[in-house]
Amino acid sequence: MKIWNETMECMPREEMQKLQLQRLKSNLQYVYDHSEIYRRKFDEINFSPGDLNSLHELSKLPLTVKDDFREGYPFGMFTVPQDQVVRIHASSGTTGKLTVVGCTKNDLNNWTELVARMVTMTGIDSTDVAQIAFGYGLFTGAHGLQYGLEKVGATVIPISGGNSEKQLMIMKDFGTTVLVSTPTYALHLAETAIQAGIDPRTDLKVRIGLFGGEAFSEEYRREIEKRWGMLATDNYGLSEVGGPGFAGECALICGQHVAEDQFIVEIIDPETLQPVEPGQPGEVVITTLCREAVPVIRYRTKDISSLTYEPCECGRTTARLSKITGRSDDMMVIRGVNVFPSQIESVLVDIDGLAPHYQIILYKKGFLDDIEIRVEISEVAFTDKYAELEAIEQKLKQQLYKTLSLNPKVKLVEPNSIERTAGKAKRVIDNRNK
Ligand code: DLL
Repeated sequence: MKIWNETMECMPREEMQKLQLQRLKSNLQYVYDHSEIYRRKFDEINFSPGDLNSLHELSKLPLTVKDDFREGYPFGMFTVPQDQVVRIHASSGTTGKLTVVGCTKNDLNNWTELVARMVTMTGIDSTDVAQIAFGYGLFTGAHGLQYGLEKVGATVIPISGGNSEKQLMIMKDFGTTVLVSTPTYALHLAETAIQAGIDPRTDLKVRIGLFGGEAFSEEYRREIEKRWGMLATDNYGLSEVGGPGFAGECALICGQHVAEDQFIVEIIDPETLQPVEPGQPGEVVITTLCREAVPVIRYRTKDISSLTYEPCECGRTTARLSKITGRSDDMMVIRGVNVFPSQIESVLVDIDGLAPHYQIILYKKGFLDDIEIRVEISEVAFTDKYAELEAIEQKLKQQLYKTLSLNPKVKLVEPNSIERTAGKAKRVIDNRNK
């Protein structure tokens, strides 16, 4: 099986650790010199970058969180002037503000290299035709995968998300062999195909799926593989560390190889914030080693996983992350879009006529995740005039779309009809597995 970059992917551990330490030291100095936020964080604990002598000492440094991006919105986390930034991407923040990241030319080259390694791991090469059904836009998924796939010489079809009938037509007519999408969309597409009389296993040529952007279980993977007759691979990343390319599964499907020459990954206990033993579950914390535009030190992803350092039978020696099993905060991922309850709340409180009592219900529509928002009308606005209620509902829908880039179902309910609790309000009701 081909390995894209043997030097980096199969490096003996001690050498890798040496490389990481050297890159970490220069990166710490770099952020200290170029980022007000990090200078402040380091000064607060009297840490000077020259003080670090071993990789273990990294765990003494302060964590970076999504709110650091929010406080510095839009470009506070950037460490280069705008004329060196060649690309901007973004993902949801915890409230109305986006989490903004960017790339220099070197960042784009490194990113492309990482994704080239990742797609090669699954068995993809220049003979493949890859259909990218991630939405193009500020999301890192579509662009990241496109550049890496092109680097290995695959033919890319940048169709973007949605329009399943067209996806299937193109898949059939252009001979697509690789599907790039969220796992839920893959299953939805298989279902649409079957309804249209197309059997994906025999009538289409798709042999590998590159799935990411959201979590999916092993059962879900088997379901996708059964319906498509393909190898369904998982890859994980997040905008704050550059998007996809951080970690991905090889064709042996035994954990996601982390690109350790460019990132240091730690697993910590989300309560005590202390490192856990290899193999134990905890929160993934990532330090970038090569990113120029937006480097991050100890970024708390809030994603839960575990790490093994055993070399893989594929020949790669890089650490492997298990599938992401959940989150340590309340972020929901709906069709690949990150949604925080706080974003929804910030929309509701700004609309006259609505009370700040709401519930978010997650459910399945076929294989796709969907979201319904039930919100109380305020006592003052409560009326039996249909037109007035309709106007409030329309406004709510528009504002939600603007904030979330999703069209949730909206239901206005009577004052006091949503249960009040003495303790923490149960805002999110997840019916997806029912
Ligand atoms: O989802 C980057 C990406 C795109 C990765 C395409 C892989 C493929 P964000 O929009 O910033 O970036 O969302 C990041 O999505 O913290 C996880 O909670 C979740 N997530 C992404 N990939 C996976 C995965 C991209 N394979 C957030 N398994 C992360 C589980 C995932 N969760």
